[in-house]
Amino acid sequence: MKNNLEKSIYVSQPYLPDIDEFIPYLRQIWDSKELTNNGPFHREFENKLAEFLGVPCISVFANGTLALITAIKVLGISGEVITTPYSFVATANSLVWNNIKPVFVDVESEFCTLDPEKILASVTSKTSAILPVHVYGNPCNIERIAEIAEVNGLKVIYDAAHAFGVNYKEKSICNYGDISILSFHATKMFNTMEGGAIICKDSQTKRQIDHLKNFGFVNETDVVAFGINSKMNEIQAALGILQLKNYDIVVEKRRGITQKYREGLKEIEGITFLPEAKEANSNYSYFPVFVDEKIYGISRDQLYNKLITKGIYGRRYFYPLINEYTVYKNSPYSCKSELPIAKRASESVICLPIFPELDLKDVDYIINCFNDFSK
Ligand code: T4K
Repeated sequence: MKNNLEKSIYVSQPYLPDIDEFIPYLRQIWDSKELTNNGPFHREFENKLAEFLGVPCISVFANGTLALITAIKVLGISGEVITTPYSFVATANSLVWNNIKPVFVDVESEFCTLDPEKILASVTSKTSAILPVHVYGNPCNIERIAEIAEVNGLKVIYDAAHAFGVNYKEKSICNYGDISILSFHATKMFNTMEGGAIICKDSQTKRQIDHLKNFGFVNETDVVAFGINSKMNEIQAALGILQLKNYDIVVEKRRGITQKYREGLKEIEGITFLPEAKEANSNYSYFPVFVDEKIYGISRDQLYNKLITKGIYGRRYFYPLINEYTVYKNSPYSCKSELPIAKRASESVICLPIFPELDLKDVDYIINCFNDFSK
């Protein structure tokens, strides 16, 4: 079998608007020479995003990681925070950057999000918050996490890096918990090249966040917080404004690809994928599949490497687990508990290519490879 298109197919490819549409924005930036520090595009992007997502307050950032670090900081969290090992390393690193110990607990098997009962079992007198991830854009068990947080006096910070545009029970998923963050990285379904945001509930918290992302400055002559520089620049913000216009097209293309994968892979024994989320719309941001070696005939890693020989570059999001990285193993944050469900998911997952310009013929080609490789 040959890659009929003679090209590499990557897990992701950024969606970009027509460059001619972007030039007038760039010209305005060049003419005004306002490049950063809460410029006009930055302000417009925040307003448009808040309206688009249906959230009360949003503050945009240079990237999702700085948004997460700042979200943790603004809530004044300390001690220990319960989080998931099945995520991108930025989730736990953001805690460590705040001198907080990440306590890893296992995920549930249906959607690979944090298992609420495992959270409950790990609460100690040092626990101050829960940091769950809506991994692949699927909602965590929001109600149960809220109950556990309330009973134990804990804050909830949602890492919603994958969940742009997802509504749960008819409101933005970012409206749940005390605070949420988004990522607009190039590989995300909505991108500003690099970028991110914090969603919070009131304007006073937004003001504190805005101080924190600008070194702590409250005015020209005073600094009121130990802030950082994590501001989004005008080029990122202008791109974001333009990207919002094409969002529906992006989702629709991804929906078509997801449907084709689901249809084409469902009969292949030993390959499974996640069910559709309950009471939430999908943003189709990732398409993870799980390989059962005993049934499919070859291991996940053999399949991953065979796909590469055919020009198909999936990614093992999220392998290894965060607690298995060298820096975590050899640190005070090393994890003593068994995390069997997260481990099984991590050792069997491959995220398949999904992006708006992925041709449906390429999706067929990928599905054919899965059929051919099964034993
Ligand atoms: N929380 C969670 C749950 C996250 O998943 C992430 C980021 C964060 C927090 C932090 O948000 P940010 O600070 O990143 O805003 C990628 C991304 O770098 C990362 O943003 C993302 N999660 C993570 C899941 O994936 P890599 O190392 O896989 O990216 P990379 O560069 O290998 O890209 C994958 C493929 O995408 C490439 O093979 C080709 C294509 N690509 C990539 C880039 C960057 C392009 O075509 N163009 C590009 O510019 O981490």
